[in-house]
Amino acid sequence: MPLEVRDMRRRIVLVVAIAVSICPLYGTVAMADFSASPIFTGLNTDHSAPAIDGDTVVWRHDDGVYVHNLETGTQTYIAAEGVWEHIGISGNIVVWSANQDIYGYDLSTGTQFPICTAEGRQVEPSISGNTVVWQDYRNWDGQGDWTTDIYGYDLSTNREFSVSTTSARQEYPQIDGSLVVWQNQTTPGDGDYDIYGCDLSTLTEFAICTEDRNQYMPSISGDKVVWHDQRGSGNDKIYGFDLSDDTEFEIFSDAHYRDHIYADISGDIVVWQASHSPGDILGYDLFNDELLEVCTHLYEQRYPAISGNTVVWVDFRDPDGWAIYSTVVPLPSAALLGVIGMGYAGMRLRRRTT
Ligand SMILES: [Ca+2]
Ligand SMILES: [Ca+2]
Ligand SMILES: [Ca+2]
Repeated sequence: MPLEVRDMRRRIVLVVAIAVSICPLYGTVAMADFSASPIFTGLNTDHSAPAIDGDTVVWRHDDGVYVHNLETGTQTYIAAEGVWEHIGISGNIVVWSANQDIYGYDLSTGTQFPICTAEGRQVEPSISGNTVVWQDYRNWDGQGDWTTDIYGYDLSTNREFSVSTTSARQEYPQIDGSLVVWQNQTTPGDGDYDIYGCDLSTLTEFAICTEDRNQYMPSISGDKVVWHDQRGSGNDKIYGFDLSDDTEFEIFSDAHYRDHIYADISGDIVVWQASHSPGDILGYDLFNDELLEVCTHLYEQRYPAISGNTVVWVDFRDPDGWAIYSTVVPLPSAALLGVIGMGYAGMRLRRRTT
């Protein structure tokens, strides 16, 4: 057992002991299990970034999409020739890009269907409920600096619509409810990405962050948006924005790691890839203002995704190649975590400085 794992287990035992000792004050507690377990091994590429919604995890492998149910352990393989790397999942609907078009698959009926087969490339789909959005090159004439737009599709009405078709370069849309966010380069080719959003209920587009240098690959959950940000030094840091009160906040910028990238958020829990040699998966509980060392295993971890308090990622610890791993991070009651969190965060921060 690596020292780091033994250290983590000792800390978990200590936290459990603290929790048990004060449980009578606060009722039943569900403690964290930071022991990661593989759900698929033998990936032939690290570019199989998983996505998760509830108990359903999806990722690309060869010419197809794997669907894994964490509750039942069942695994389904959907053939999808030419599938591209980012897969979306919401409820029973899986979406992906293949051969420059967007496709969907209904897990409840086992049926595959086209969502957009327009001219040009359609890539990077994201889905929430009945609404699918993606990055679309249909309006680029192939001349000069390339540009893209964001389009969407309502599965309940079978209607396609445009989300943002300005002359800007709009990429990597993510949707939650009626809110869509993306990385936006106002003047294509000028090297300065920002974060923009659109409320589909009013079709109102708005800027979320237009700081210097690049802001990349936002994710949204409810009113909170997170992204990785190169302002200032140029190293990537994790930032967030609360749409309910228009406040921006820095989440993490620890220089121990070279970059903090690929942020995802569910509720108040943010996860991201912390890159050095090799990289780890870190997280942050925004409610309790607490850092979560989601996975700091010796080997490389990449591309985390979160739903509720379940985190999945791509991991290189296994001898037969890249694998998909999952774990569960703490999501106890706010009152209890407030008490535990002070001691727990203190232990972690002390460890980091030694
Ligand atoms: Ca197409
Ligand atoms: Ca555009
Ligand atoms: Ca910028």
